[in-house]
Amino acid sequence: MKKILITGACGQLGSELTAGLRDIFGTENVIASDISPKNPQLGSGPFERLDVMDREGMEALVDKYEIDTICHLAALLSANAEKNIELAWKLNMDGLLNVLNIAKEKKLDRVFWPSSIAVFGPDARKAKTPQASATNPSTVYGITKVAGEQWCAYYHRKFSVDVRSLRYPGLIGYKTLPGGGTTDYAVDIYHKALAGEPFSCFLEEDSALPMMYMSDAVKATIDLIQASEEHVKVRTSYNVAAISFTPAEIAESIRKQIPGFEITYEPDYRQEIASSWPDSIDDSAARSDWNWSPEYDLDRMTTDILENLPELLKTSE
Ligand code: AKB
Repeated sequence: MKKILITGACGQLGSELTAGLRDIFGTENVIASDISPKNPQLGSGPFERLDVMDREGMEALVDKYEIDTICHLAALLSANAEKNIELAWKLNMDGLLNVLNIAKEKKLDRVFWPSSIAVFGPDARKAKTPQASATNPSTVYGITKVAGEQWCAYYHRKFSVDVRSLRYPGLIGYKTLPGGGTTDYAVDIYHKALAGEPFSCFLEEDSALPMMYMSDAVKATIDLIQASEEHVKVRTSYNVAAISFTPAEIAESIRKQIPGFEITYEPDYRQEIASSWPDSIDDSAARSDWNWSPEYDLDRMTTDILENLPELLKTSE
């Protein structure tokens, strides 16, 4: 891995993964790209506008920068995908197939692609959902992730494309706002708490979901990308887990530091999505194959966000 292209780099994970990879591989060797204009979190490194459905445009960037690794993050998330199912299928599938075909034809070193806990549906075990559970999702986002995992395994098996993937839980970071996911409430809640305002949650108070702090997500991604090939045994996508909590529990964690914080519950269409997903995930395959282990629990994450977010909000005013 010498030159890395990141698609969807302006997103919540993209911004922080770009920074994490630039620390290791050097700023000039990590090319951030997005369909949106550059976001300030990306700093001064190389940035290109790219629509991942434009295969020629993607190929031109791979040639221009002599890319050998693609981290393909651009996608529509669960809640937005339910509002536009055809776009979700097109963007999530065509983008991935463009990346896999370019990797195959140009013999790239490696591809990383994010899957999600959304591959699981109501028939999967709720608690500590195993790696090999049935993947029968009830959302269009989940359907794109199951199909994507199968494409990744196929391109690895048939064409030796070294594609690696994680089934992310809800990702919680404070540097960039998420967009269009069902787990986004767990980011918005900290902004309201710091503004001294009550938070109206779109999920029920006892709706538990698997979650992960962003620095653990960046660590998991970089660990998997750098793992030696013989340690990567799952070629669909690895379950990864860190924390699991309900809206009531995250509110309680915030109250330890902001005692008057108030939360109310007004579940909307996203509750149905959340109810179809696991409460928690078993990630023993990732732990044993490439030594995955998270660092942040709920209270440590809350402390870190409440300490650092105010400074970031001040500088972006
Ligand atoms: C979403 O809520 O859509 C994502 C996910 C769990 O993949 N955060």
